[in-house]
Amino acid sequence: MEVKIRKRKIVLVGTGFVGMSFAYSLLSEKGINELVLIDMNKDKAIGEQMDLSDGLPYADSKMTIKAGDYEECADADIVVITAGAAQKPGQTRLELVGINARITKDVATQVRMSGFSGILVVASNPVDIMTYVAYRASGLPKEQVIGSGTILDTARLRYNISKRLGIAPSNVHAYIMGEHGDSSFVPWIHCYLGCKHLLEYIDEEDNLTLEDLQNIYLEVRNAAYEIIDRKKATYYGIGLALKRLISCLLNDEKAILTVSTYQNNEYGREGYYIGTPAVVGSNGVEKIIKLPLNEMDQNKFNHSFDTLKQTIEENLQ
Ligand code: 6V0
Repeated sequence: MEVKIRKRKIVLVGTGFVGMSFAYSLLSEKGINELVLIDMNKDKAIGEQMDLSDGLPYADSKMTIKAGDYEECADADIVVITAGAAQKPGQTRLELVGINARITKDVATQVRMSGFSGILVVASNPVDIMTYVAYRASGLPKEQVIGSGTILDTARLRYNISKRLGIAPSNVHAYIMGEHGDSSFVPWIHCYLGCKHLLEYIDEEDNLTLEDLQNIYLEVRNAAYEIIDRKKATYYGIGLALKRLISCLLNDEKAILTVSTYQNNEYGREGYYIGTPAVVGSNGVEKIIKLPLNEMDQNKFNHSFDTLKQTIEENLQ
């Protein structure tokens, strides 16, 4: 089905740290006409709308910002869900599954009842599972329901490699795949610096070892725990990552992002969502990029997918 971007209108459900960091970042994005804020705490949504609107005279964006209710979704192009409980220090994302599944199901059901037919983006954790829950409750085609997946993890990876090698992050083509969580992995054989293979580069330059790469991955995997230990939550990184995703959708960019996509055997598993590279345009997930994985990476993918599937089967069915 073709999705037409009509009103350039976005609805955000969940005006907490993540939602409002994303909303704030939209002030520097041109080409959005309307942003509607919804939260079960209506006063919070109104307060955020008032505060954010105060910045508009100094912002690039000329959008209207409103606090509203689910009927606003009817003619929206994109609905973003950031409602839900966040990780506490030491807690894994998967441990949020019960409480956030109830919230996500409730939100996606209300979005469906509004008659919404655009793109539904999910960022609440555990994001791959919440995307599946939203897909089931929303009644939308699977390509129109997208999880933020490993876009934040991929940004962290590219940034860390960039810092170590002194090469711009935009030239670091490295991706984190799998669960946005502890079973994610990096298919290192598919990482490039510009057009130079990363593994060849570090071999020739002798400035980084395979063990260093593994340590960079571990830093990325543990980043959320480290940040939450210190400041209780993470939100700026995901706020900007969501802005990047929304920009691809609104502008039909067809960029490759590691979003959470519904699997139909592209990587040998099916029926649930997980982070993979995919082409993102105004129709949502327009194509899943299939990478030939070596045996080790395929095993990691299978483990990650099976972890998500088992968590769903044990907790939600
Ligand atoms: P927060 O600051 O507690 O905000 C959550 C908001 O959701 C609050 O304003 C609540 O009132 C609202 N809310 C709760 N239930 C409902 C409901 N039924 N309907 C409407 N609104 C509701 O949390 P924060 O913003 O820090 O985190 C939100 C979610 O994002 C959590 O699940 C995090 O784990 C997740 N994150 C996802 C990331 C990603 O990469 N995808 C990164 C960081 C956090």
